[in-house]
Amino acid sequence: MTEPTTVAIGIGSNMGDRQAYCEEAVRLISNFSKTSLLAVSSLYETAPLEMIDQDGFINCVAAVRTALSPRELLRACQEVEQSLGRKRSVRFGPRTIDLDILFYGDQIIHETDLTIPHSRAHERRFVLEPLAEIAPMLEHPVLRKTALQILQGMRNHQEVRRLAPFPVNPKAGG
Ligand code: A4P
Ligand code: MG
Repeated sequence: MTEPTTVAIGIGSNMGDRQAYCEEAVRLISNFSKTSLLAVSSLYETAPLEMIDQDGFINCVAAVRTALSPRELLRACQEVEQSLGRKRSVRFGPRTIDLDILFYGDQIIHETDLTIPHSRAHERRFVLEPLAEIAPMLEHPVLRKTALQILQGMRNHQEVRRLAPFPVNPKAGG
């Protein structure tokens, strides 16, 4: 039995209707079993990192409280990726949706297919800007710095532009 834990999930899309994919991902995450949605950041338009010869991304971060274990959560996130049509072809390449578990409470996990905190979260402005918006005091359990401190200490200037609060087009009755 897993204790309810606060978790941050990074969401990104750079194919098709990127905003709709991000919104649908959040909706599906909020429907995970044993999980409640705490907060969602604004949407951000971000320049691609790693494989830079591709379209820009829309990124956001969702905070949830969940009693799913890290591995159950990874599987649930991968099911969302599948249901939104993600095809794993090129590493770091274009994708309809990408879900990364950024933090799982203060747990530190190093397994072959699961690294928490996400190994690149602390060096990515497209993660840290939305994270610091909703959880500025969240502490990185390895670096022992808050999201805001890491963001403020960053030297790279990846282009990240805040678009709109989430949800962008709230539907009547939610
Ligand atoms: N995996 C290990 N740890 C985790 C975790 N904490 N959360 C494993 C989720 N998955 C984790 O991921 C590969 C494997 O990572 C999975 O099988 C899982 O077991 P993937 O999603 O299949 O492949 P990927 O996304 O191409 O690779 P990766 O390493 O996740 O890439 P990233 O780091 O997500 O980078 N630029 C902008 N502006 N915005 C972006 O969102 N994203 C990427 C992808 C590159 N550039 C970007 C963005
Ligand atoms: Mg990924």
